[in-house]
Amino acid sequence: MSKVALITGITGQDGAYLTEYLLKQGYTVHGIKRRSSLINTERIDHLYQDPHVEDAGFFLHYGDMTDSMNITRIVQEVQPDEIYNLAAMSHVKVSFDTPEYTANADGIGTLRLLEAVRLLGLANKSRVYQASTSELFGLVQEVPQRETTPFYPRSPYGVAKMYAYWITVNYREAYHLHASNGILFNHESPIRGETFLTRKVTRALSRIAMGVQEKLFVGNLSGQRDWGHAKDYVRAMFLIVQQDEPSDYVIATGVTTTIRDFIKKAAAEIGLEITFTGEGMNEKGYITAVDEKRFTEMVGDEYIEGTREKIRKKTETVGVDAAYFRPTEVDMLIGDATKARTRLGWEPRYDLAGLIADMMQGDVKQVKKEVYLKKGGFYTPNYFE
Ligand code: NAP
Ligand code: F7E
Repeated sequence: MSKVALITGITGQDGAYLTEYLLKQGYTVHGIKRRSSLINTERIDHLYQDPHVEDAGFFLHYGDMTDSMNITRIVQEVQPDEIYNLAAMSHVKVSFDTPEYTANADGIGTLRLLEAVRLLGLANKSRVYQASTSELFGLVQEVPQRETTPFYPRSPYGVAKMYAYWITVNYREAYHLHASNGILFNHESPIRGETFLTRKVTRALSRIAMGVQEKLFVGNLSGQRDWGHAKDYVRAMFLIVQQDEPSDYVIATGVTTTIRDFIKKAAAEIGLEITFTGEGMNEKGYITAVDEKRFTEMVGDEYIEGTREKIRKKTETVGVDAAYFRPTEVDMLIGDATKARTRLGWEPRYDLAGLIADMMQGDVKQVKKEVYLKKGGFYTPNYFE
């Protein structure tokens, strides 16, 4: 009999990679998806099987973390060996606009799931993984951040996730659930949501290179993040759940980079040099040189002339917009994953350069498709934030 996993947030970045990973390990995977007015399963469609097919190993259930009865019924039906609670309103900036909803889905949603396991008598059967976050460290009290670093969240998202963290610990101690927190630092990929910083940058640079976008607007350029690859991080989730004893683990690369440097590195990946001048709201980024060989290889020679013109005309390519600043910011994150490395044997396989290469390749390909459709006279959405 294969093991059965239940994944909340299966339509998200991590849900998609984890599903792929668990299916490869021979698991039967059940996922909770939300009803939406447009189909929202793009990230997992390649894995989905017709449920009528014999031996289908992947099933989706409609649900929502704000609906206790729904969560309880699904847990009862699925009788999971492992539950990965990845569902969340996960955008830090948006959590300032929707603080109550964020607390409900991200904080109380976790309680609903744990309580379902307890009430259904599954405390000895269903292991629980909680998607905790480096946002718990917020205004950092120690550098680098590790499992023992005190929390100081700086957003409604961080505060909601702090409740989720502690309720997971409490259910572990009170009811002996095998429940663990993965305190994951930022992790990205070609399927990262388009409004998170890294994807916004790799997508915009690809569009700028091919002449379908003029400029990239961002907020705080000086923030620093410890960015890893989501593929490495879902492997850590799995390892955490396989341990004999439940525990909490920091998952991070141990390298931190400013947003400004991330933009420069992503541009360099397609042969563009971006130089920043000015300060604060007046800081601007310009394309100052092009490595034509690299650009041609990565993007195509038909776009070289447009790039030369941007350099000649000193076209502003990156600008700062106050709309992207947060009321309270997390300035610097860098994680110490020694516990995960020693106890789980976990090591990231991607470094920042590998992550950027993967993301730029993905977005250049997407934008080529966009340009092709445009040339064919078809409508293509802009998806501006
Ligand atoms: P994501 O791409 O934003 O995916 C979030 C998932 O949660 C989506 O499937 C979303 O459904 C679902 N969801 C949102 N609200 C829900 C609700 N009320 N009920 C049911 N499902 C709901 O996030 P991610 O990057 O994969 O992250 C996965 C988890 O790890 C999240 O809990 C996030 O907070 C946490 N985390 C992420 C990072 C990171 O850097 N990626 C780091 C630390 C922790 P729709 O597709 O319908 O929107
Ligand atoms: O911002 C700055 C922004 O939105 C990164 C989530 O997965 O990781 C993520 O949260 C940094 C911040 O991620 C823009 O101010 C500048 O300093 O990509 P982000 P996040 O806020 O770190 C944690 C670990 C999670 O748990 C969350 O779920 O970039 N920044 N300009 C910008 N950020 C965005 N989104 N857009 C900008 O234009």
